Amino acid sequence: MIRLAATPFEYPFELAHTALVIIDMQRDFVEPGGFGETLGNDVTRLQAIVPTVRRVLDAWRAAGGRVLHTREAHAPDLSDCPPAKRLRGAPTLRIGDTGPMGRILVAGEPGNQIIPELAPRPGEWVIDKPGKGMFCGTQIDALLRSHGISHLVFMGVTTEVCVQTSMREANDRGYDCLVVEDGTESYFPEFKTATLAMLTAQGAIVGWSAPSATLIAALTA
Ligand code: C5J
Repeated sequence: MIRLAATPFEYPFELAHTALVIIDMQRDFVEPGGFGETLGNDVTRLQAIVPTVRRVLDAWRAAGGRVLHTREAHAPDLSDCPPAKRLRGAPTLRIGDTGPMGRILVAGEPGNQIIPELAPRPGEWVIDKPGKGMFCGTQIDALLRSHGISHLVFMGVTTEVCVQTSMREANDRGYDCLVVEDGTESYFPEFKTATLAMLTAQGAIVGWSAPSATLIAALTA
């Protein structure tokens, strides 16, 4: 049992029953020319967390923990992308349209891949999700339960959209969740600050948070 110093109080977890979840660290969000930039965002804010995410991932792998990578991805025929999603956002380049890295947020396109620095290794789970939350339209819940996973440690982007939505969905399904404070980022710094505060308020109403250094120290102790 690892007893992690966290906000708002200690987060105890067993590695064998915990998965590290890395949300949507894809070229579409982190690199210029992808979905994130077409929405008018500065992607350099997201690029800045890549070394931190990699350090935690390396420590988690070395400790022998399970890893789940998600990708926000739609089928090429967009049958899993409701108009309510496709028609909002940038008026010029929408989901399914062809941008500098291929079709925006479409599975298999160059821009839809996880960035090379965080490329999944054989044996790690990689799940495409059509929604912002990772349980919507996926088999993730069944996958985690069949492997005895009860705790989830989150990193990735963006804090207030796919990370927060996934963590809330997980909390409602009974998972104990922690988000790594410097392993997640938003295009809007104030959204990140507010999200971390919301998730951990009221006695960890959605879950816990901790800095990467604390988690890495615990994993390597
Ligand atoms: C967004 C995500 N922001 N991965 N997706 O549209 O957070």
